[in-house]
Amino acid sequence: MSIDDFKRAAAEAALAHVRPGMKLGLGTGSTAALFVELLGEKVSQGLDVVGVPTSESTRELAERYGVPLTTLKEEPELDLTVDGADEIDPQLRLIKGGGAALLREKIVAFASKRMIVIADDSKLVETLGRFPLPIEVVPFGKETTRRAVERVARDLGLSGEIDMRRAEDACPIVTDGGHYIVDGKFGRIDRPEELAAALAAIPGVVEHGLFIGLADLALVASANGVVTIEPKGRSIPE
Ligand code: ABF
Repeated sequence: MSIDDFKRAAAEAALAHVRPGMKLGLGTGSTAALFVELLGEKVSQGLDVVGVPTSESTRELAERYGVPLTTLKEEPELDLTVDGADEIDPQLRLIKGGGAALLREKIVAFASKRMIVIADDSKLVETLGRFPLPIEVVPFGKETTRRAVERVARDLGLSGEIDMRRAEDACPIVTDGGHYIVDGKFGRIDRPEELAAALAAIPGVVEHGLFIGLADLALVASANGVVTIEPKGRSIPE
């Protein structure tokens, strides 16, 4: 079995948590895309749900697969968000934003009663930080903001490069919200709550990719099947 098979298995397991009439947050990334595809099949068989996409790419996918869409303006509160992650620790603290959609992903997850993370087991870590932490910044004063990120990280004992994320043409990549992304290559983040609070206090930081206290469970697939992980690290075979 390949990683893609694991992603599909996790996405399939998430479908079991979807009930008729639900208002869903639709995540971004390759694993979330498989969930949208599978959800589209269920919709074509009569499942009545509506989704809020967390990115323009997910909006396009949902339209392609026939998943009815709405907006947070129409539906400010959602029942369930299903999304991927770049890293998942045993307390279900996450790093997200590798796909540059972290701002809408966090807004949608926060608007949802529940959030389920779907992933293959390569995303599980004991301590967050192997994956560079994406931080969304406004273009105005971007270098000042990048330096401020460096300073607050250093104050917390974190070092490592903080780089502007660039496209192949060397221009900064631009998010759906019109912002830039800097990636903090901090290595081990022992106190993610403190880093999250310090980053949130920097003017110019729109949002960061630490998702803390948002995920209710993770469905993690490997060659051994899909395991449900709840925040305290308790694992239950599906
Ligand atoms: C999104 O997609 C992100 O927040 C995360 O960066 C990424 C995970 O992608 P994939 O499922 O392709 O590994 O959920």
